[in-house]
Amino acid sequence: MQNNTRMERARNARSRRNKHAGRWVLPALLGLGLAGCAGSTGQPGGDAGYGAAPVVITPQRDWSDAIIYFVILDRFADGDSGNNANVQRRNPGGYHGGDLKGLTSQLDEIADLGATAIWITPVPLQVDFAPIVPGMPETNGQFFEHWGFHGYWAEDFTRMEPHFGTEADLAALVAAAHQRGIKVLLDVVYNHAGYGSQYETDPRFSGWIRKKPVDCAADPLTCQVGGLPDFDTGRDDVRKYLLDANIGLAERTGLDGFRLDTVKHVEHDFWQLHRDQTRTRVSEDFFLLGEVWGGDARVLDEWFENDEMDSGFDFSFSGSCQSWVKGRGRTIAYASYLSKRHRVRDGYHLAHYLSSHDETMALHLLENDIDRFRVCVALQMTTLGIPVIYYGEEVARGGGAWPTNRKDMPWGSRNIKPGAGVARDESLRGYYKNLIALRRSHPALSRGDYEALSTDGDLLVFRRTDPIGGGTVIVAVNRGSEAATATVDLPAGWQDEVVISEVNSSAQPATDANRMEISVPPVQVRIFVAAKR
Ligand SMILES: [Ca+2]
Ligand SMILES: [Ca+2]
Repeated sequence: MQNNTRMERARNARSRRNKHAGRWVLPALLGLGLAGCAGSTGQPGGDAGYGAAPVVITPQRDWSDAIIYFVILDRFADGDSGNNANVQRRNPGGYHGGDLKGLTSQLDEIADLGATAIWITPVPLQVDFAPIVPGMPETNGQFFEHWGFHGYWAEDFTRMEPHFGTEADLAALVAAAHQRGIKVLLDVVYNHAGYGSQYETDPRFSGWIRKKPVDCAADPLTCQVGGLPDFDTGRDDVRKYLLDANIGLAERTGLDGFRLDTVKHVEHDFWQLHRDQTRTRVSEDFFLLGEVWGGDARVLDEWFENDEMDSGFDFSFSGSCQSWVKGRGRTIAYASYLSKRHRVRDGYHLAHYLSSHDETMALHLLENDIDRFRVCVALQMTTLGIPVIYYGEEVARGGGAWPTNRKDMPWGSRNIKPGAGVARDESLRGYYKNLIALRRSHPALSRGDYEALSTDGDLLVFRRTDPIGGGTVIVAVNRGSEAATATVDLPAGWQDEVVISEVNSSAQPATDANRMEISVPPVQVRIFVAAKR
């Protein structure tokens, strides 16, 4: 419940402010391009050009400040029609023609968004085989051929899949990304090969694939994930072969790191060896982001404590946000959840996404409620960890459960295959851009500590403060169907500064000497910073 005395005080302060406008609050923007930004309700964002000051967008200093854009190569952009053998654009499980050259030619799309790194799906030669997959509601019950367009079904780890391009194409992508200050992570698989690959049939690899059927619930290390043939990664010859193949590719192409597939299905001592080799053969800074299914700050520590990787996916973030924003659970519980994410081991990072290629699209799970989706985007961009944007999510790409969670990148009116003509939500993209710019200009959002300031009802207000630079950002999120208000103490140092609303900036907060009154319309977000008078 609100503290009426405080509210009165704030209202009085607002009234005083109106009489002495320059002294209390300037309706100013920091020049982050928020002018013309449509808020959730479609209204323009604010009072452009008033008191604008230059803003420094910091480059990614270390991976604490990274923002990753995840691309399924085959579904992003086709830059070479010469490698489009067996392309079936209407088959949800077919190759659609996207490739390394296509991604390289559209890097400005990602640079413009503000991402500091991209993660691309695996590139080794895929098995020339497509299981027939039973029909699903998402495919209108139609059976379809499921090809290795995603790159996770290797036939040969020492060769490139022609659909994606050549090793020179990969090196060119890395060089072009680096020119734009963007790092490149390649997805690599050590656990398994594709169905019926040479590793099962060629006598040179005799004994490399485990033969005994094992249930993953019984033993995740030796089981067949998704029925895929499991490498005996305890063998020295298997280890050397796979490490040479993947790390060798990184050495030759200048990659910045790997996204590691199916981490919990390979032995810890393999990952320790892997870490040593990436450091000695590629770079001390070679970054490792691991997929430990079900990972969160607690679960991932098993891989962080022996430094097997730098970062892991946080599987808890998206569902937690969706639940809270739909009105499930108390706000104080969600605030506590956000706090617990800060228990991640020092020097290691959670990577938090809203959607992925293995999960149902968040916007679909939110029943296409774009306002609630925007709230989760804002929380993603104001929360500790490495935000991971699943390609096209920033333009409201359609799709629900697998396989439609892997649809083509929407390119709207631009003639870029395979997603030419697919509608884009440019307003949502602008919203992402603004939030990303905000995150990159305020390290408090990427690396700052966290304190919940108000958790009454449907309104969550929290503070992020950069322990080194000292900057503070206040985030206020209202999930409810009514406007909500809270009065909070001004953070240290803000008493002599101007409080500025950075998102949906038409509504400035009322402040007095020590407090600010924050009002947030239904299902919206306000983000406040302070600037020198
Ligand atoms: Ca192609
Ligand atoms: Ca295994």
